[in-house]
Amino acid sequence: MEKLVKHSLPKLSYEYKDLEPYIDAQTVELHYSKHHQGYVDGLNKAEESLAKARETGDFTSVKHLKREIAFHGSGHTLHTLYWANMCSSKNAKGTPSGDLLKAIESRFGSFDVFKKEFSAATAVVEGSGWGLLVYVNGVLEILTIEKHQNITQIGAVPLLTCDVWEHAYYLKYQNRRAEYITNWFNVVNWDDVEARFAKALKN
Ligand code: MN3
Repeated sequence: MEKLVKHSLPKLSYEYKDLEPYIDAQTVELHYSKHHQGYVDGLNKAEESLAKARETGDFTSVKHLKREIAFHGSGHTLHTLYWANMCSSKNAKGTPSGDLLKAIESRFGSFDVFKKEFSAATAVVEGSGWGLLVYVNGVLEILTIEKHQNITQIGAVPLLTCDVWEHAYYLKYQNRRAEYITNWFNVVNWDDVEARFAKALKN
């Protein structure tokens, strides 16, 4: 049988409480240890079932399993990016710098306009989803994802994502998603986003 590499939760570079006062410790703990863990478990389970199907040659459940892989795999990838995109509120520098700042200014006019467009687009995602800054076809673009099992733009390199599923903010913000997004910007780890952008430029 195929040797499977088990997926696991990424290590956080901060404590649950370090995102306060913008994102509360209880939300981060539940989000990371329950919701993200659920995607990791679902992905591992789906990969086991697919390995079994390859072994037995029985692909009668392949449609279901590919959907499971897409749902849990995208959830795992996006959450991993979301955690890495944040840092403790004490260490957050507030704005990007260097090549990323230049690229943002040339694409959006200014960092403020970028922030406005990102926040506006993310606030109106229908139901559960994500706001995303990506690098694609030589430019920065803001995308939104309503169902993360559906790919929105092939080839886009994700740089920054904001989780707007209710579990990401409901305990502290209830229905005030826009306020959560505004405050989330206070814990963005711009060093991480800049490093991802530098890597995307090279490839
Ligand atoms: Mn989430």
